[in-house]
Amino acid sequence: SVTTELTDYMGFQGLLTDEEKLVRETARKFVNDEVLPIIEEHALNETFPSDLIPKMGELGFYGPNLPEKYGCAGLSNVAYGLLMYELERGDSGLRSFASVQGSLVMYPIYAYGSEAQKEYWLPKLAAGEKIGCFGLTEPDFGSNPAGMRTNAVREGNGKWRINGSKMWITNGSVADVAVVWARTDDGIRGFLVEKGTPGFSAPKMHGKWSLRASVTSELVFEDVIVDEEKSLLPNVKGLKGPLGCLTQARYGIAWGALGAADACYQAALEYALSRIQFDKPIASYQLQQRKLAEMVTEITKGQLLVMQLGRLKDQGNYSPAQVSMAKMNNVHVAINICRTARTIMGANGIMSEYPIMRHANNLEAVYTYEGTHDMHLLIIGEKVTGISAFR
Ligand code: TGC
Ligand code: FAD
Repeated sequence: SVTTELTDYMGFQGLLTDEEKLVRETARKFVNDEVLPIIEEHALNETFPSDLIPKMGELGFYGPNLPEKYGCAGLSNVAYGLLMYELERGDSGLRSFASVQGSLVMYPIYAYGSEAQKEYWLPKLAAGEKIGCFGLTEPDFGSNPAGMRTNAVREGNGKWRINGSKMWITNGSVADVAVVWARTDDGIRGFLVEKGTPGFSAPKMHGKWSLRASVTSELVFEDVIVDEEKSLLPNVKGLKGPLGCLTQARYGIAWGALGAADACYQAALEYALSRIQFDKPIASYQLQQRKLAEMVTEITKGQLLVMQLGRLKDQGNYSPAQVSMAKMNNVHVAINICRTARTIMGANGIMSEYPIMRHANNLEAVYTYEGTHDMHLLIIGEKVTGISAFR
């Protein structure tokens, strides 16, 4: 049934270590017990289930692939991926929360921060005591972050002044700290800006038909003064800073999207076996079997793709363009699987009793954020031809 086991047609779980299996089972139980009973209501009401934030921290769901030294779990990248799969089987909003916290906030602090910044922030973020967000996109610069206008100017006395605005920022208005990317005389730099800093506000955006159980906000900076030692991430300059974080998050999304697809596939399979039309279950008709066969095939191919990518990542032997292929492919197949599941379930497929429309709508945002499908095609195109077609 939908909640007992994940789809595993090709036995990919035979490739997992015992620790990875345990992580997945823990996450699956958490989603079954704590997420599935409440998530539809949150999506309908456009609220995030904030009670789950500390629980996910206790379970080690934030930045699990970062070292134990900073309060993280020190797990493999495959374990991290499996966690994202199970969380997104619950809801893409929940996976987004964990992606942002782990890959877009903890990772840059870990990879680019000072030792003091790491020691201060990472254990609190890992425990879910503090929440973070990641501000790269601006109203006029989405796919092309290199054009950003948000700027930071060095003042005297070890201070910086930040001006500008960010848009579409997950967790923005609930975050205790924002990782903000700004143009400086020295190229693009990253800053940690704490909630409550004068001149910094984070108004919530309303009216989404996608990722309704996830907070999305603007970030506004009006002469925000920050302290260099506490705020500036000292160890990276240039666009490779934020893009390096995106590689981490895109990797998790490639796994996560399959979780949403799996939930819809299993719901459609169950439905097809029990729904009788013309005196027989609709699963007995070839047209519906073709849909189910294609769905399970795409899930299986996607699993094998991320499994190989995860092992390469664990060996430190992978490229951003490989991550692009996995993100692009798996989100694309997931959105198609959710839409096909909807057709199998007829009118019931549009109702909130079933997770189908919630997942399908969520995946519209997932298809666009962290690099649109088109951007990933162009990244792969550049990789194979050696010619950049972005500009
Ligand atoms: P380009 O000249 O190609 O690169 C600039 C520098 O960055 C390096 N680099 C990367 N490094 C690490 N990881 C990657 N994925 C990297 N891609 C490029 C590159 O080697 C270079 O380094 P260096 O040392 O030579 O300076 O830059 P470009 O301006 O041509 O842009 C390339 C392009 C279009 C691929 C990039 O801008 C892009 O990926 N655009 C898409 C933007 C995007 O994905 N935004 C996502 C915002 S965050 C978000 O959506 C969060 S959703 C959260 C949730 O709720 O889950
Ligand atoms: P645009 O860049 O304007 O693209 C519009 C269309 O043009 C797309 O189809 C695109 O593929 C196409 N296009 C653009 N350039 C080219 C080209 N060169 N060649 C061919 N086609 C092209 N950002 C953050 O920084 N932090 C977050 O936490 C965050 N969370 C988000 C949460 C949600 C719910 C959403 C929807 C977005 C979030 N984003 C976040 C922003 C997201 O990363 C951007 O929406 C995304 O990068 C695309 O930018 P855009 O929407 O401005 O589209």
